[in-house]
Amino acid sequence: MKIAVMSDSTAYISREDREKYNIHMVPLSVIFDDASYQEEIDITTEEFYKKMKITKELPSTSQPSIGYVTKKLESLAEDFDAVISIHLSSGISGTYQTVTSAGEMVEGIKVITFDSEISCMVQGFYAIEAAKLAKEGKSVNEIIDRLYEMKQSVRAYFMVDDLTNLQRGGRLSGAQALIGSLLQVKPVLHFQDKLIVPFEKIRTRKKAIHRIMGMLDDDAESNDLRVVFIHGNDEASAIQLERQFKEKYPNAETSISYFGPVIGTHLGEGAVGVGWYKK
Ligand code: MYR
Repeated sequence: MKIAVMSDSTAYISREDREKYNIHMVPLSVIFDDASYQEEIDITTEEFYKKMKITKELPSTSQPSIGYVTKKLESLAEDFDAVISIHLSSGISGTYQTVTSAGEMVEGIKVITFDSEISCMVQGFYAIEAAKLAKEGKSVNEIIDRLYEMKQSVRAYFMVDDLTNLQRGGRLSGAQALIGSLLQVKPVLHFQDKLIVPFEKIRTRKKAIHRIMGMLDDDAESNDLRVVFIHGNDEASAIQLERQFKEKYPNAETSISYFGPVIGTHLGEGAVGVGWYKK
């Protein structure tokens, strides 16, 4: 059985890695006053952050249309028997549901959707793992089983410089009681039951990052981890965190990734996140 692996643009898997692992991609879009841009296609992350600085209105985002996804699946059906499609959390975007619905309509290919319950390169970890296994000739069930096994150890925490965008975009849950005070602090955020919720209320950026790095350290002491440091137009912070981690764990497998246009719309510039799982 020929198995394709697909994900959406919010995994922010570089073009080289998408080509290397043969991962197909459906883009989400960011919508400014003047136009709608498919991220990773019509607008780069650098262009996005520049544009966001000079635009008064907060941009909005949208999932891929069902027509677009259907066409993509139909084209995959020409070469593959099945596609495993890995998406950002269904609690923050309709993308997973759209691909699932399109998959039920398209003929000639079995479409198996996987809700990563997260986003960004942590979602990308799942897609890359699936693609490696597909290349090794593993079956759909074997690949899906492995993805669920990974889910047991996946952790991701992040913080934003300013909670306004997350709150305005309606993607911050479980924080009603804290909202007033939250805007003055730098809470550590994470996903719980597919939604973004505050993990811990922390006063300063420095302390929030310290807390996240502490949790990573706790896990790294007894496990062989794959780790990604993610930034919103603040590569220096991500590099510094990676360096700090590597001082203690020189053999750990780490990488740097970014919050691209769609996720950057909701997190704003200056967000930092760390994600990992047991290899
Ligand atoms: C859509 O319009 O369908 C996309 C909505 C995306 C919401 C993004 C919210 C922030 C996600 C943060 C992920 C951090 C992962 C480490």
